[in-house]
Amino acid sequence: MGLPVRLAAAHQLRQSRCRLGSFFDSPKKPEGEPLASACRVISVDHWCRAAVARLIVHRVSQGQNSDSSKTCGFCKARKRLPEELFSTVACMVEEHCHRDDLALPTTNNLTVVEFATGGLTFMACLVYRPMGHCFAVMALVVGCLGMLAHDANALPPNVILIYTDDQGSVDVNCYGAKDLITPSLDDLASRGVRFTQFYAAAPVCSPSRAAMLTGRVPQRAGVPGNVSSAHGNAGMPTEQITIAEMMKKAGYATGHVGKWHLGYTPETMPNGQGFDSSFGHMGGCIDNWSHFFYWNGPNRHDLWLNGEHIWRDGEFFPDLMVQQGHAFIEQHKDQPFFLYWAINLPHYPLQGTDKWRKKYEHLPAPRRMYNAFVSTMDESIGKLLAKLDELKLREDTIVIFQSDHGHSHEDRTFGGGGSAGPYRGAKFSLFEGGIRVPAMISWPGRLPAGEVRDQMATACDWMPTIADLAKLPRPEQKLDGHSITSVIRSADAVTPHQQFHWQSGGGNNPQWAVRDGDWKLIGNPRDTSNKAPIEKDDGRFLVNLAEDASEMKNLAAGHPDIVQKLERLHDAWVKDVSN
Ligand SMILES: [Ca+2]
Repeated sequence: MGLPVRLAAAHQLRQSRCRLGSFFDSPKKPEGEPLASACRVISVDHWCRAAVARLIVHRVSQGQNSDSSKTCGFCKARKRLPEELFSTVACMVEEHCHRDDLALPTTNNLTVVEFATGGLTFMACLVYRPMGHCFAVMALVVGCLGMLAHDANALPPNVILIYTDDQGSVDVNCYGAKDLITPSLDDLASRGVRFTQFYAAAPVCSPSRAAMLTGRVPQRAGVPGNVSSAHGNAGMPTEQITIAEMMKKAGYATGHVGKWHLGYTPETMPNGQGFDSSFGHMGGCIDNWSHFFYWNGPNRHDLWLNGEHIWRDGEFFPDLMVQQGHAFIEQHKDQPFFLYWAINLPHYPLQGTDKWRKKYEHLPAPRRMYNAFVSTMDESIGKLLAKLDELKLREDTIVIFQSDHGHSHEDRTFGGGGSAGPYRGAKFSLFEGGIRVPAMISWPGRLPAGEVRDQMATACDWMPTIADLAKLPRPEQKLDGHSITSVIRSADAVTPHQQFHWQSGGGNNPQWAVRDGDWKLIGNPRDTSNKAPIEKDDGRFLVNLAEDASEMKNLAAGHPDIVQKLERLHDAWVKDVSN
């Protein structure tokens, strides 16, 4: 029975069983037992379940005491309930069972009561069964308190969003990489859904991140290209509403760990964009041991804790991120939390640990350096997620994983190392290899496990999808993403995206792309993977992805009508995002 039905049943029961209500209104205190100072059946018909859940989270967490509390038998470690509450409920039920004038319901019934005890108020969900055995009923009652929070999907889930950096389209074992060891990501895929046509909204860092965090294409999010990595320069405009701001408004604890690259002023750093806490680097990349900016410099040390410049010389940044992530989860384990882990791997510099360098030493360069860093990243992800299992939070936590765009061919990454598999293009390119990325979502017990989806989806979809799954109000700003919950749940669902648009960089001749169904047109394409030269007639590059996902053959000359249609779509979109 779903929670709304159960709450409605509770309300009905309250209405029809006045004597029961009056019993709860004036409980008798058995000798020598603690009892609530006040206890009453409350009206729940106007309560939304998120409010009920938040109340429980808030009050139970406020009232818990780890020394004198015990774990709910049904929901395990999620909420520790004070001993006194168990005793109180037990006494009430025992009293109830011994009163002949109160007829027990003949079928399962339920009511919701509010307890005030020890200066705190609790809510409990009580089920009555015609067992006539006090202890059996007690167990059921105590369990139901947990069930309200757990089984009925009432507790807003935690969300951990892992955003990897420059990870190639197929650079996960379960995406087809044969020479790469990624047990943590493969385990995540086995516990969730992974996508084969998932798109970053941009082929470079800042716009990709802005789009994911706002649910809007980069142009609408105010970040059409990479923002400055220099201290003192603003990034994403503060009027943009981020997932963190959406979650914070709904009562979530919000944390950022890792890379930011969306602004380097107090207002545009993470604490200014909805994150209660932030640990990491503000620019595009750092040396993972010294934490100095890795692009240029010199003398640009980039490590920050809640807006304060800090030093952790010689400490490996992936380890620091795991420590911070663990601390955040521990601190907020009893309330809904949102953790944005923008892990800066496998972005250059490729600093895999010695263990993984040895593992791949037989491979050619630069693949071996890249693989070592990917497996170092995967190991870190495994360590972070192990905390969820340790705290038994896995089934209460949605874990999302995505790479920010395709792999790099820049000098700083030894000219390559990553792989887009069958796809053409890489970072900076709007061919598939620049924007089609590995992506997964996992919520054990709630979403399918070990399944694959081929429908088109995008990074802009995470915000509305999270809002949908956690039952949170969406922000009041135009979104380009759509909830993909139906796609996550079913391989037969239709993608909410008939079309999607990209544009990278500014100037008079920016690279752009539009996908309409299986057709895709790229304007002014770049192939950073150098799989084939861009010919002089390739200024409009048309492909049908269902027939040729490799994008090696330009169909534009043979389909001028489709080229025209997609150009019109692009022009209309440019006009739309310019307003
Ligand atoms: Ca990146």
